[in-house]
Amino acid sequence: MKRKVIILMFAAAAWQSGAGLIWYDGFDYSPGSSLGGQGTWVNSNSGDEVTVAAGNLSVGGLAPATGNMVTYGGAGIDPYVPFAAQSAATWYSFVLKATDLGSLNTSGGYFAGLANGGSYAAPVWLRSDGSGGFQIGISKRSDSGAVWSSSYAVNSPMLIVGNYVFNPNSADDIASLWINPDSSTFSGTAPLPALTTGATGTDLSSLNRFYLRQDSASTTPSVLYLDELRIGQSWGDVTPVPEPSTCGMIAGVFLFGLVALRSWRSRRRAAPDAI
Ligand SMILES: [Ca+2]
Ligand SMILES: [Ca+2]
Ligand SMILES: [Ca+2]
Repeated sequence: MKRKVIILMFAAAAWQSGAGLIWYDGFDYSPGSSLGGQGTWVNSNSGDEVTVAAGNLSVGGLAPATGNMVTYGGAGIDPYVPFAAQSAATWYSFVLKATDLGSLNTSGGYFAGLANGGSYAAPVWLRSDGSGGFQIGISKRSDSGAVWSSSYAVNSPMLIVGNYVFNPNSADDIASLWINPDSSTFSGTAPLPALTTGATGTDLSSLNRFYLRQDSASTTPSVLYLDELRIGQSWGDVTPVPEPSTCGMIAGVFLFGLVALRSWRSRRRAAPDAI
């Protein structure tokens, strides 16, 4: 019986950890410090740093945020985090809050995305809608035309989920984006994406980086906050739900033990005494 309880507890732990999660960063670094050089983050290009800001960006229904967050905008350094090369569908999610668009134009630019080396895949775009709000876009590659969402207002945290799907022929890979997906789908099955594109751009053979990108004052908002970055192999990996509370788990294990004990006692009472 003891062995069964231990196996059940290990199974629960494996399920909670998200078997295909490649990378999680809650940005648990000192506020005010540069992201480049923290953990495995590497800086590329030049200019000002992406910096750590105090506090978190949270989304209802998603696993609780941890650590701090990062802030960046305009021109500057593009830090990336490397990961083991993936040649199957690769997913990412993060929480985004744009607080100041600055002189962002209506063409915009991409501010985050997967990559193979320095070659972007499924980059996320942001452009001014010309009326004080902004639109989010996605393209297959950085030189592919982006497809765009409707307008959003500044100062609202939004959950962004994206993926890059490899297909067997040339020019058939696809990038998709979800914006504020329904929390009832978290850890489950992906709903239909808000945006999908695969029309143009050369396919890649694998992916091994995720970038945060600061392009220029006219193509990147002047103040973005980004938090709770996840890279994984499925929708469920990048949309985890809160784990059961420690109290709940202890209560569950205690109840399971109590039932097992009662069942063992009743079996013992029913069995004839050995002579
Ligand atoms: Ca965080
Ligand atoms: Ca900057
Ligand atoms: Ca392909």
